[in-house]
Formats: sequence, structure tokens, C-alpha cells
Amino acid sequence: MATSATALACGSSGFRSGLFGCPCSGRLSNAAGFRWPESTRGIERKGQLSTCRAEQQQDWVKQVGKALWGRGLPPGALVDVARQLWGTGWQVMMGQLAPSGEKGAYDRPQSQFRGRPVPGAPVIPGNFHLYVATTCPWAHRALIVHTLKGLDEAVPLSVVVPGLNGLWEFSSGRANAAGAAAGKFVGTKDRANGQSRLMDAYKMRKEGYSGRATVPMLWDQGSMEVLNNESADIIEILNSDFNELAKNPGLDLAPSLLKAEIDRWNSLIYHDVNNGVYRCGFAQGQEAYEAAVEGLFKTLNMLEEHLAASRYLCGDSLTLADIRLFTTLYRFDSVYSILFKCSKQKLFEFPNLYGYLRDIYQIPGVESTCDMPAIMDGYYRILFPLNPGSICPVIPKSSESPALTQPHGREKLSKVAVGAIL
Ligand SMILES: N[C@@H](CCC(=O)N[C@@H](CS)C(=O)NCC(=O)O)C(=O)O
Repeated sequence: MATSATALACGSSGFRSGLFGCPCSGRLSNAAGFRWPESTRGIERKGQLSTCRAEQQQDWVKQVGKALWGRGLPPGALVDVARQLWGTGWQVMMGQLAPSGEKGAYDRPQSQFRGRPVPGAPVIPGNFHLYVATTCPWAHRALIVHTLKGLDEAVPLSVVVPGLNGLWEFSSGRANAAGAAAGKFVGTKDRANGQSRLMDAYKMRKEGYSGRATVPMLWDQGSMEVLNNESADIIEILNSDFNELAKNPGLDLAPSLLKAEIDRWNSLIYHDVNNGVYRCGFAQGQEAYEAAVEGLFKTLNMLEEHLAASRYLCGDSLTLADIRLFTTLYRFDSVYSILFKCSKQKLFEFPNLYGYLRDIYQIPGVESTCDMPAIMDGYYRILFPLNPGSICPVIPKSSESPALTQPHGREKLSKVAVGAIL
């Protein structure tokens, strides 16, 4: 999985080309070709502050400040100018990072590829290839379903990591030795197309490509085409289309009887929770932010109540709706609560939601898909406008293993043990 830290690299100058999507992607640029100025990019991999130019510049600035004002703050007028400049710079950067609609509300771009495997076509191992990153909550969904269904041979995986230049890239895996030693998914080579960046894998499609190179992405090796790059579709495909070769074909995370209920949860949770946390973090106005926070916590409170009497969202059966909620809850206290200002309450203050998080975390296979250090690096070191100092906060112990492996006591809510099907 993610090599670890990332992406605000020392080095080149000017403005990077490319497209911006989700922050945890490692992307620093957007469709307009915006690129963070070099002076903001003083971080190296492995979470170490670099000793390169950015740090030397900081020392130089400190010396000038000291010579001019001693240890006091600069004169008020200068602070005002700095505030104006920084405020404008922030708005410019946020405008590029997160497209916004009315009143500064975040407007997530639509996924471009929404294909499905041909119904009834023979399932050939390796015909489809899945690209994921473990930092990304959307790709994390796909990785969990892939793992639970046992699709490693049927649909081989490649794992990208946020690269130094801000693009998703492939890796040898050695960079995240700690993750590998802990049995996590770590960065891999491009096992389908042999490329070094995800963007180049997208470009292997016959018609070429110049859009956002997002994860997750399901690649059709037979026709050299991006079949689908929308996680909501990809998890449905993984759940139902490769059963002939799945190691766990009996696990159905979207039984037809529950379809309507799953869809109802999905649309509610997507808007207010999955994308809701981004609507908080990427809001570019107080009103938009407060509206997003209100929707988020109203829905979390409603879920808290529902989960008091129901083991999973749809009763006794773990479904795709649970997987979709899980990947947001897993990042909540460590990332969204802090970086995205979803700070009204911590997740661990909701006993049922927190127990539910632990319950799913403890399903065999799920923990291996969860790499908190890589997630922290992916968000805190990439999102410069939200975290200019790139400082990674110390997070509550409750967000990580071993706290997440503590008993959850939720078995009593279900009649069928999930272990029976997994
Ligand atoms: N709606 C998409 C969103 C995927 C997405 O935004 N992925 C981010 C990572 S968290 C990404 O790859 N962004 C890269 C970019 O936009 O360039 C899905 O659910 O699959």
C-alpha cells in the first residue's frame, strides 16, 4: 500500500499539469493545470521534513523577521497585507482543489467510465484487473470487497501510492516496509500494463485519455479499456460478476431481497457521510460548511440510533452499504474530524457506531486492508491548502489497532454469525 508519506516534493518549479480529484490521491494539480509553488513543497517521503531548499528558505525568513522585529509580531499593517494575500491564495488554491458550486459548496466531479462486464461472458482469470490505493476511501471499498470475495486470482490487483510529483504511481512495495511487515496491502508494480504512473495505465486505452486518473479503476485487459472507475459500480461488479472464480462465491453482499434497502442507505450515506465529510472539508464558505456539518451529524445520529438494534445497516447481513460506510468511519477521528473540520463530535463518542466500526474491522481480512499510517500520510502531507505546515496530528488511540480489535459485543444483535458466510 501506500509507501507512506508523500508528496509535497522538493525539486522542480513552475506549475504542474494534470487533474485534481480527491485529496488523498496525492494529486496536487487540477484540470486547469494548476500546480503548487515549489516553496510549498518541502516534504519528502517517510514523513521526514526535508533538509532541502524549503527548509533553508524557512530559516532565512526567520532570520529576516528576527532582524526586523525581534521576537514580536510584524506591524499590524503587514499582518493585514499577509492576511489578504494568504486569504486570496487560499481561495485560488481551494478553487482548483475542490470545484465548488453556489456559496462555496463542494461539487464532486462525476466518474467517467461506467461499463459492466458482458453478461454471461466466460470469466477468465486476469481478464479484468483492479487498480486501488489504500489511502483512498473509495478505493478502499473495492479492496475490501475484493478481499472478502477472495478474488486475488480471478481479478489481479495493482496498488498505487501517492507519488512525489502528486500523481498516483506504482511502487516496488519496499517503501512501506512497516505496512508490508504488518501484512497490509502495499504499493505494487503495475501488474497489468507495466506502467509507472496510473495516468499512463489509463492512457493505454485504445482511444487514449486526458481526464482524471482516479482509483479505484477496473481495467479490461481483453479490450484494453477502462471498464469502470466508479467505486459504487465496481463493488457491485466484484460482488456478483466473478463468482465462478471467487474463493468465496457464497458471500453475497447485495442480495436481491435487500436491494431496495441497500440503495436507500447508499443514497443517504453517500450524500451526508461519504461525500459529506468532503463537503465539510472542501467547503469554501461558512454557510456551505455549516450545512455540510449539520447533514453529516444529523445522519450520524440517525445511524447511531438505527445501529442500537441492528447489527448491520440491513439487519443481520453485512452488505455493500456497510462496506461503503465503514471506509468513511475508519478515517473519521484521525482525518476527517481534524483535517476536514468534522469536529462537532468524535466517532468514538457514538457507542453504537464505534462498536459497528470495530465489528467490521474484525471481519477476517478487513484489517489487512486498513493502513492508518499510510492514510495519515496520504491526507496530511498532500492537502497543502488545508494543512500548510504538513504536520501530522497525534490521533486518539481509539482510531487504530489494537483499540479496534477490542470486543464489540454486537454479536448479540444478530441471529446469524457473519463468520458463517465469510
Ligand atoms: N466517485 C469516485 C471517486 C474516486 C476518487 O475521487 N478517487 C480519488 C482518490 S480518493 C482519486 O483517485 N483522485 C485522483 C484525481 O482526481 O486525480 C469513486 O467513488 O470511485
